[in-house]
Amino acid sequence: MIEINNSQKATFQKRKQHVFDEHQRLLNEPNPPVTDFYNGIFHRYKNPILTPNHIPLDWRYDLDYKSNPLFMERLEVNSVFNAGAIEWNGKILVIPRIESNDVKSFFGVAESENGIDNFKFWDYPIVMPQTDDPDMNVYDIRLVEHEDGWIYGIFCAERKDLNKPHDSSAAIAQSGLARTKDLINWERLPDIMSSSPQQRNCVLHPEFVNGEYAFYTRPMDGFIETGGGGGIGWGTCKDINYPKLEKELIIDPKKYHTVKEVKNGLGPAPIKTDIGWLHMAHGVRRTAAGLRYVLYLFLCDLHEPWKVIRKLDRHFIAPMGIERVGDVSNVVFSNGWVKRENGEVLIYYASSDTRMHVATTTVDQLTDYILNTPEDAGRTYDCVQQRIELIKKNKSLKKD
Ligand code: M1P
Repeated sequence: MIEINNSQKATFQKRKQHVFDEHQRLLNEPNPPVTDFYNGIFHRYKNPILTPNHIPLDWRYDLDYKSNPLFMERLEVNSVFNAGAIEWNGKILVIPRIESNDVKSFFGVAESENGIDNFKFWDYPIVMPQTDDPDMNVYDIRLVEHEDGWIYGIFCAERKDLNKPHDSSAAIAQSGLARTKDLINWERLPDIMSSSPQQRNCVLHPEFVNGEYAFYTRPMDGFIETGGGGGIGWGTCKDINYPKLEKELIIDPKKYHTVKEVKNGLGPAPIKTDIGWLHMAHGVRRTAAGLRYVLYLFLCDLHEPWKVIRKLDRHFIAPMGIERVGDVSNVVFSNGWVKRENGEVLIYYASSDTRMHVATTTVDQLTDYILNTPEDAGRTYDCVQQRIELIKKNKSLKKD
């Protein structure tokens, strides 16, 4: 323990007060919609809903002046992103990936009355139990209220690839599975088993399908590269305590010269609407500046949810302004959205693997968007024809 005098103690108190005041100010800050963006499809908001600065101070600072006389942040947080989301007892809860400066990620629950601002974390981070093969890292949780009565968390569980002992960055991603009734106490189930060497972005379908649990998957050969795999898949299992997917059917393949030409992956669990199961996914394209991640929507059949009945193959949300910049720039990623009783939809998306945002829309807007927005025409020539048709229609309207 370090000996400190009264003047040092006063300095400690002053610094601590300043940090606490700033933190309180941030947590209470309102988050109005922006006025310089309009597309009729969704609203964007001025501030990120979560950043490292939102993390509770007692998760980061040693508040004891005897052991931390200079009031240093001891366990810093680097980024807060890729949050699962759920409406819970009338409040909106998000569970982001909280990445520490030591690059280990963990989960914590943040709660807001309106889902747009004033998110505050619960007292402690989530303690996610381990399987017999402990994870090195966990991230990107999807929260699914299944009709069996449990809330499931499906997340990436990453471990060292022991078959490549000389490559210190070689990793294997599999999908971890856990369930809870209160979002505090989690029961870990075995990881999802499939024939794919790598499995990230798995999502549980919220209803039984022909009496079985159904998962959306994303098989890949490599940790980053899809290899011969890729696409959003579908597989089922009878017993959630032994989640082995015998078959994987690719329902939304990656495709040349689209927003998902390199890879794609499902976002949150789909929203049930009158016209089908509405999905949000991320699509990845290679550019000279690296990979670009955008979000897109597609629709699946209500009764046969593995059948895609409408897809646009165009981006729905792409990074804008400051969202373009971060630890992994030019990325938007979403694994959480909430449909409220009144038809409002809160979309939680992260920008550039750094911070969390919200966008708001309604089921009616999303339904109109998915049904009436033209599909990608396929080739540049046909896309121009598509646009000319729209222009001609609009010019004829002007004559009326
Ligand atoms: O860095 C962008 C994203 O990369 C991964 O997603 P995917 O498996 O689809 O490539 C994940 O690590 C994700 O967390 C990250 O946001």
